[in-house]
Order: sequence, then structure tokens, then C-alpha cells
Amino acid sequence: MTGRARTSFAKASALAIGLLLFTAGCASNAPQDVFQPAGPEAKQIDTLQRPVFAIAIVVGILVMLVTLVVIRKFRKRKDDDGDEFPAQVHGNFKAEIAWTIAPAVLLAFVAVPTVFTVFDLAQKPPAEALTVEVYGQQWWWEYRYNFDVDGDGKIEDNEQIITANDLVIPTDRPIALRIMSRDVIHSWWAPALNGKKDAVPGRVHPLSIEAPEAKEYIGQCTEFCGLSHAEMRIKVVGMEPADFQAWAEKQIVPFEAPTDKGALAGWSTFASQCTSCHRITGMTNPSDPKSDELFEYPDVVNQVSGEVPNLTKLMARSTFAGAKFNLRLNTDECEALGEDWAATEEGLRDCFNREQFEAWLRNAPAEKAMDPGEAPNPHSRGMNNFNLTEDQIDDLVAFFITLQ
Ligand code: HEC
Ligand SMILES: [Cu+2]
Repeated sequence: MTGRARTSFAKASALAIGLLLFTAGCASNAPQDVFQPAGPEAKQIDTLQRPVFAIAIVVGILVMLVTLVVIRKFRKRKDDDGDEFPAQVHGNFKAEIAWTIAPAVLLAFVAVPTVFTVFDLAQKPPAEALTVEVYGQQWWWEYRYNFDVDGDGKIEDNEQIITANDLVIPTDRPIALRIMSRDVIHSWWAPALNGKKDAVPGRVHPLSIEAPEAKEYIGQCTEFCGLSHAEMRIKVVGMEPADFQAWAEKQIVPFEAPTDKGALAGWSTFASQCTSCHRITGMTNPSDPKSDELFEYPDVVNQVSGEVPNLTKLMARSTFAGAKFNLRLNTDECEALGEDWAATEEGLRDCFNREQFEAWLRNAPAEKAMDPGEAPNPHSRGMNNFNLTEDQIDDLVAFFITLQ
């Protein structure tokens, strides 16, 4: 290398290292950091990955060093006349044995704990585990609980909790997820809780998680699944057992007809414009608000997955649209209100992300990339723009606020 080449090489290296440190340093709030496990399964993976990663770093540095030494030692020198052919070497028995055996021993060494960990993580969840069915579809996750809310030993139809975006779980027991897909392959991953698990159409893949603390654990779909793959997020909300029980009991409180004038109008708009896709469990018919007669929903035919988010207890969530948007704002005060945020006037005034929510109702495909096509459309993936008027939007919001 000439002097000038050497300084520019040194400059480029310094820049590369600087950039690396700078970008790595940007991640101050990184909830999907794989080196910050929280649940026991993720901790088990971490115990394995740290030594393996350390070995990989040592091997990587050794290989780099040897490469640099060889490049330097055998480079063309100034005083070479340039025509001389290097000595031709055919094989080196000792070296070949060494570089075959060393990696084999290393891999065997890594394989033993890896195999044990894999088998251990694949064990059946214990009987007291709470089972939750997880359905992935373009581009949001649905959660259906097998939870005996009233504790009478059986799960009745009216105890079925169906929700989307936020997976609420208690901190006192393991959760047995059954991961499925309604359209293409997705992958469910909350790094602080466990490894990834693919959601494959026609199959059920088990995954155990446990939330050690009453806090949020963030994740996302990690199998490319089309347009809004990056906006198919995951939020696991750990709750103290008593809070979880209260949450579950509220989830199954039957639909109550609104009384407020705006909400009544919103209810009618919902029934006429939105029920070709959305469901509110136990909803009665707005054309006769006093009657208990159930509203008759048409089949969902304009959606590839056949399902869209169930809105029965919409306001008990903290996010919407595949957890792309906050429904409850992320301030400390609002966080402290928990899942009850929408039940108080202050909560609705200070915490409800009304602007973003209205924007969604105004023109959903402008807020999140989806492929709804013109309704009715069996190939639809997502929600259309319904060209609602501002009054209709206000009324719909007034109606949705009653769904808590
Ligand atoms: C063609 C089917 C379809 C119709 C009709 C439809 N939606 Fe949607 N809606 C969807 C889909 C799909 C999503 C989820 C989109 C995503 O997150 O990628 C959604 C999401 C939502 C959400 C967010 C729910 C959550 O928890 O994430 C709200 C609120 C909503 N729709 C309101 C409405 C209203 C109000 C109407 C009627 C004016 C309506 N939708 C009509 C398909 C539909
Ligand atoms: Cu996905």
C-alpha cells in the first residue's frame, strides 16, 4: 500500500467504525432487543445464545486476523520483479485435519445445549396454562381466549373473549398460545417472551409464553406477509391476576344499546355500513333500540381471511389497526389508567387518540397500506374508504366510545 492508500484506508475504517457505533447507539428505546429477555422461555434462549454468540465473535475475530496477516505477509512487494510464480503447494495434511476437527468439535460443543434447549422449549404447557388462540391475517392479529371467566368449570358461549392487537395475559400462569393463520404465512414474535413461531394456514403451532411483570411487551410479525407486513405489530399486556380477572369479566359484559343521540345515530351507521365485515357480539338491532332481538349479520364475504377485528370491546384496547396506532395515548397518566382509560371523562378527554381514530374512519387505506379493492370483493385485504361525512364520523365515535 502506498502512503496515500494507507491513510484513505484508515479514514474509511474509522468512518465505518464510527457509523457502526453511532447507529448502535441510536437504539435507546428498543423494546424488541433480543438481549433483554423477560419471560422464562426467552431467558432460556438467552442463556444459550450468549455463549454461542461469544464463541462466534472469537471465531470471527480469529478469521479476520488470519486473513489480514495473510494479506499482509504474502502481498506483492516493491522489490519483486513481478514475473516470479509463487511456489505451488498441494495440500497440507496437518492444516486440513486441524481446520476440519476444530470446527467439528466446536459445533458438537454448541449442539449439546442447543438440542436440550430446543426440546425443553417444545414441552407441553402445564395443565394450569391459559390457552389463547392466535390468528394471523393481513395485517393484524386476533386473540380468542379459552378462559373460564366465571370459574364454573366450563366455558360457555357467552364467555368467549375475542379481541385484536393487544394480547392481555395474567402474570401468574403460563400462557399456551395456539398460533394459526387465515391467509398467508405470518410469524408471531415478542422477543422478550420467546422465540418466533410461524403461523401457517391449516396448521396449529404451539408456543408458550409467560409475562413475569405487569407491563407491555412489544413484538411484530416476522414473516413477510405482503403490503403492510411492517405494520402488523404485537403488544402483549401483562396484568396482575386480579386486574386480568376484572378485564376478562368486562370483556364478556353483554352489549348495551346506547342512549345518547349521537351514539344512536352512530349505531345505525355502523349497522348499515360496517356489518358486512365487523362484528359486535350480542348487538341488537338499532332500528328498534328497545328490543332485545339480535341483529342479523350477513356473512363476511369480502375479505380473504374471512375475519376483521371484532369491535365488541374496542375501547378496552390500547391500540388499533394491527397495533399500528395508539388508541390510548402514551403519556404516563394515561398509562396509569390502564384498560379502564375510556371509562372516565378525563380519560376520554386526555387519553383518547381521537384525531388518529377519526382519520381512520375518514379514510382507512390512507392511514395504513391495505388492498381493499372495491366492495364487495372476495379478494379484499383490509378496510375501504366509505366517504363518511364528518357528522357520521362524530356519531360513529360517540357509538364506539360506548363499547368498553
Ligand atoms: C370490507 C370489510 C370492512 C368493512 C366493511 C369495514 N371494515 Fe373496519 N376494518 C376492516 C379490516 C380488515 C380492519 C383491520 C385492518 C388492519 O388493521 O390492517 C378494520 C379495522 C377497523 C377498526 C380498527 C379496529 C382494531 O381493533 O384494530 C375500526 C375502528 C374499524 N375498522 C371501523 C369500521 C367502521 C366504522 C366501518 C363502517 C363505516 C368499517 N370499519 C367497515 C375491514 C372492514
Ligand atoms: Cu404478517
